[in-house]
Amino acid sequence: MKLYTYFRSSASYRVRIALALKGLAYEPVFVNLPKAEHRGEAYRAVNPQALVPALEDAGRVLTQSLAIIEYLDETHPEPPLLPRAPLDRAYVRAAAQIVACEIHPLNNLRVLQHLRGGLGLDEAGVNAWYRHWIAEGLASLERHLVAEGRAGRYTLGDVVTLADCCLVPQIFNAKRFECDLAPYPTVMGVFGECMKLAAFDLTQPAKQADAA
Ligand SMILES: N[C@@H](CCC(=O)N[C@@H](CS)C(=O)NCC(=O)O)C(=O)O
Repeated sequence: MKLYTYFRSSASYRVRIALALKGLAYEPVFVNLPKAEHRGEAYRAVNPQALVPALEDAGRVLTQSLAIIEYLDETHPEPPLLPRAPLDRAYVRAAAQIVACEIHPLNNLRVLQHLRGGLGLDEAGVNAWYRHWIAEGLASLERHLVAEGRAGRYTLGDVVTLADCCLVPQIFNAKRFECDLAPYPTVMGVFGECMKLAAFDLTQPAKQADAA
């Protein structure tokens, strides 16, 4: 397998965690986002969406981190990243989607670049945008975990799931933008427990070979 990845990309980090949890070896192909390598012709030939991650397996290219992780879960079922019971699966998918569909799309590179270049916001304005949507999104995730009462060491009890693969990279991004994380004790408790596991620790941005 080949993983097209960038060390700071939280969507790539989700997939790196899943691969590590499943003990799957892969060849990393580094795509430098600040240098806009993802928008070049060579990478567009791999992923016409011009986004990382992309995973090459069995002669095909898979895109979209949640689809990739579910594919890995279906092709390499141990350890499972989605629970069996439909209600548990829905809870885990909802937590994953709060991050992947509500928080991340508002704060990814092309959105921040458009705020800066296209709409002329200064750095303070861009940071205010970032922190606003992080605060909204993480508060929503915190309420989800508290209201459901199913979190343990991880999002779902003491079993690592897809939700944790999404939660941890988003916290890394929030820390990078110096967001206040004190209002989300349940989320941060899960983050702390995940980071004790090698699969989360060794795949973190600073530990990747392309880290600047
Ligand atoms: N929904 C996509 C998001 C992919 C995405 O936005 N990746 C970011 C890096 S985390 C990217 O490639 N950004 C490039 C850009 O915004 O131009 C997924 O889950 O894979």
